[in-house]
Amino acid sequence: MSTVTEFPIEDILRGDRRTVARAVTALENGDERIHDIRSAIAGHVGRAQVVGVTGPPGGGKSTLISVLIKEFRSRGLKVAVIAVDPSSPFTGGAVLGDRIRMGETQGDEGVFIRSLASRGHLGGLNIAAADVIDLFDAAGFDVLIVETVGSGQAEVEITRYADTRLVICPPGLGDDIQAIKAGILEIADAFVVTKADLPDSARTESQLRAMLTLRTDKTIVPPVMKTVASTGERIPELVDWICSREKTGTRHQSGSAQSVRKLLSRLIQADGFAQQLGLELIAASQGSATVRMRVQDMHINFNGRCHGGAIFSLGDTALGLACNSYGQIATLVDGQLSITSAVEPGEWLVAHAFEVSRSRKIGSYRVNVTRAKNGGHVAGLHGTVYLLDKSLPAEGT
Ligand SMILES: Nc1nc2c(ncn2[C@@H]2O[C@H](COP(=O)(O)OP(=O)(O)O)[C@@H](O)[C@H]2O)c(=O)[nH]1
Ligand SMILES: [Mg+2]
Repeated sequence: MSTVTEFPIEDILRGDRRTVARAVTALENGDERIHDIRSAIAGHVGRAQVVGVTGPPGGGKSTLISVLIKEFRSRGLKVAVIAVDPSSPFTGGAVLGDRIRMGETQGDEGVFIRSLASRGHLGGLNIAAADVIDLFDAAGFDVLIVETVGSGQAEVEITRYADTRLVICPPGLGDDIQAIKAGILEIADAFVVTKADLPDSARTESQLRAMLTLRTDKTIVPPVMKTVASTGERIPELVDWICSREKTGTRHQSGSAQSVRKLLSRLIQADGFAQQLGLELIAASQGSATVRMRVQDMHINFNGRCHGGAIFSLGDTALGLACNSYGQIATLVDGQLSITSAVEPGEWLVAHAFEVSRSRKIGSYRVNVTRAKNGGHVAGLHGTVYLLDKSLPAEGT
């Protein structure tokens, strides 16, 4: 069956649920058809407002999202939710109350809820998340809400995809509020104290406000909002505020998601070695890249398994794209590979590279190489790169 009949672009653009659902599955599985879907939707993205909701498990994220959905719907906006949280009620392990709440939106064509298995990759966000965001955007959803469980790296990674980042702080964290790491303090566009009906919420709010004085960027002070999901208290105000950010969201401002992908596609196309090995870029954002490879005869060693050098090349290519994604030339000066399991011919491997740190001269990057079919860990690569005082050549030169 051809792509044209499987994922008709008109059906995606009009938000046909079955086509969209099948396309998400194809993207999530790193399916061969990923490139066809991507090229079909490429001209139709960048319109939606992407809201990241992150915070500790049990913090009230899913409940907050349920009431946000209702508020957005009452304003005529179409909402898609992407939950990257193994414990999320959206993933099916719903307790009764959640099921009833979510049930209210069932049958509403303007709401689409989809969970993505987190697949254990360190970045927290599923590697397919960027593509799935684009897909829902092209399918005409106005607001895309991405729920991730707070794990440090997940919050940082969400900055690459979202226009607006909400960090959830339920009351009762007590002194643990100190656990909100400096990095999270910097990336939050707003803090939401959920469960504000609970007695501890005033204390949580004042602790948060005190912590905000520690931010390095003092020009913008993120608002702290207190919400009660059960009564809908402050929900309209929160939605007003999210909508007011339409023009300031980073995804729109820099148009970066698309331009980074374009840049990295060009780099991998121009890389003779990567082409020789059959490497394909499947996702890209500033500081991160995901590349896949199907293990073929040319990758096989004398033991009939995938050659370690092929795995290194796959990981190194992802790393090289991630560190060059800013347009400044970066080159590997030290790389260490550890392999934890053997790979058979015919398997698809996925390498996801992400930034650990980056200063003016030096960058540190990690790569996880996993099996596409089940996310099983295959290898890890850690590399240090040197950043040159030079930009990548412009297109066509
Ligand atoms: N008292 C109170 N409980 C809430 C509120 N919002 C959520 N909860 C409860 O907090 C628990 C965790 O909520 P959930 O949305 O699943 O958290 P998540 O893991 O962050 O997605 C559930 O038992 C909710 O009923 C609220 O506004 N007030
Ligand atoms: Mg949840």
